[in-house]
Amino acid sequence: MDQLVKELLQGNRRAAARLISNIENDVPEKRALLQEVFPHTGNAYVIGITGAPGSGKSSLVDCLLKKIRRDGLTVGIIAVDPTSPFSGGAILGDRIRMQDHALDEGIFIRSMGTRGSLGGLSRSTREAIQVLDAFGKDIILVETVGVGQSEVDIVKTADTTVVVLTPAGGDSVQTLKAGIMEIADIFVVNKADLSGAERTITEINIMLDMKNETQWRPPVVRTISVQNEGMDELWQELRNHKHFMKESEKLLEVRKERVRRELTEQVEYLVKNKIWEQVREGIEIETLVDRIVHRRLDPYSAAAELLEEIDFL
Ligand SMILES: Nc1nc2c(ncn2[C@@H]2O[C@H](COP(=O)(O)OP(=O)(O)OP(=O)(O)O)[C@@H](O)[C@H]2O)c(=O)[nH]1
Ligand SMILES: [Mg+2]
Repeated sequence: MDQLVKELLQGNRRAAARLISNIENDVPEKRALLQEVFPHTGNAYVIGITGAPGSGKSSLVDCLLKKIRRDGLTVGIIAVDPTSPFSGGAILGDRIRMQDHALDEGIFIRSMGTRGSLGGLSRSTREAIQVLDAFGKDIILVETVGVGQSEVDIVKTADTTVVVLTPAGGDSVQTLKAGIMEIADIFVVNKADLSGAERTITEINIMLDMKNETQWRPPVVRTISVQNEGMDELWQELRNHKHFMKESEKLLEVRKERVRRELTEQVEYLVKNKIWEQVREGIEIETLVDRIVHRRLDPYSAAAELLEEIDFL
């Protein structure tokens, strides 16, 4: 077994950090490393926390973190920012947080940005989750800024998803992207000290009434994370949802769906790599590009020709 993986399984933090860096940088031995990590995964419960920039996700995670630790569980935190080119804990706020918790062996915090993650941020996030799972963390909190499709993809890797809204900031419930509403298992209305909180809660409830979900109606929790308020209720609802997921076998369903997606992705990745390897070996791509750009060839025929050449079609 790779030394790094061995150290990870022994609980070495530096090994965990280095493994995640290797994943982000798409090192050639990445697949082999993940293969060794995989048998040791499947024990962590993954909670996704998403919301608009500045809605209070980090403050919320910090409060929640303390509650979870008090219950004796260990926590891994992955702060994903699709808008940031920084990774590896370079996001300033997160670095300060890391110092706060540096002495607690039960906590591991990691930031991930777009830099380095050649295979896509949602993919490297998923792989980082596997590392922290094998590392032995009981709960993994994945914090993502809600800005686009990327965070919806990232959230798909969570067992429970929390959507954080605020009374202020114009993210009134009607203006929210449908995708975000669909993925919420729990709604948090944070900054409930600001005016308009009650209205936001009412709006969410009206929307939930219209959906008329029978199996699990997402609860709406009000929090003031700067005053550590509402955390008992949030942690309780998280445990309720986890219980629901396990009892109803939804957890298995969700995890199967995830594995299906990963398997498809992996197959496509391997096929793509293999094709391009052969293409690069045997074909002058630049010649084709020249011909296309001068309108002597169209890209559709060129692609077909290319695949015929390597006996793929
Ligand atoms: N009034 C009030 N302010 C809050 C509350 N929670 C967080 N804030 C403030 O909101 C600001 C943003 O908080 P963060 O926790 O950094 O928010 P975030 O969602 O992690 O932000 P990004 O990671 O930049 O998207 C900070 O200045 C917090 O102090 C709250 O409950 N009430
Ligand atoms: Mg944050």
